[in-house]
Amino acid sequence: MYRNVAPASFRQVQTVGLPPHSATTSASGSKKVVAIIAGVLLIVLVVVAGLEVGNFLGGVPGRASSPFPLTSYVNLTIHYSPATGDSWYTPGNFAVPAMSRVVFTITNYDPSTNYLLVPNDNCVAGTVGGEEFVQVNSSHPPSQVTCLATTGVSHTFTMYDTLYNLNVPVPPAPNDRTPITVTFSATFGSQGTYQWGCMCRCGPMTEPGMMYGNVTVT
Ligand SMILES: [Cu+2]
Repeated sequence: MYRNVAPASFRQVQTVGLPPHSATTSASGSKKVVAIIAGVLLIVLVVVAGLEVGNFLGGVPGRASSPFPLTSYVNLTIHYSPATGDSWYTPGNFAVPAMSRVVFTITNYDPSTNYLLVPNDNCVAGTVGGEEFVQVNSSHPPSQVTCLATTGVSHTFTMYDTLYNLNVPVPPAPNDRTPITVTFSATFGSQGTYQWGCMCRCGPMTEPGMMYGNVTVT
């Protein structure tokens, strides 16, 4: 899911060529050409060396051997109002560390199921192990789940992006006072802001931060 894309400045360095020059037979002309070539090579060398130092300093000190050296935790809650039937995630916008494995727990208080807008989004995609763990209450062990019934989805936590393809279906709560929890892990690579959304027809779909929001990888 994480792609190591060279920064634009590095790609520009790679396209630096020799300066255009006309052929010359004079000794001074040849010396000029050699001097120009040497100068360009020196500039390229200095820029590349600078980028390498920058990459080294920007990395995670002492942890270069593992691609996802950090583990962090994000707890999301899906609230439910019996009065209005509205449901919404909190927090809607949140941050995770770059180059990390993130353990998510989604606690859902919504006892209703909702119509899936995207076929197959009843199945888990893009998590570590391709699975999620569903637990109704703490006295029962969590169940390992790869798909819910298409009619058994309350909400989803979904990121479809050029870098991320993550889908986690969330089943309904037993009732509006007894939540159900879904736990899964996902890995995050490069810094950036990515959007998540729920792929059900549910709740206040047009309100930012309720059924969609931003994941900022910092
Ligand atoms: Cu939803």
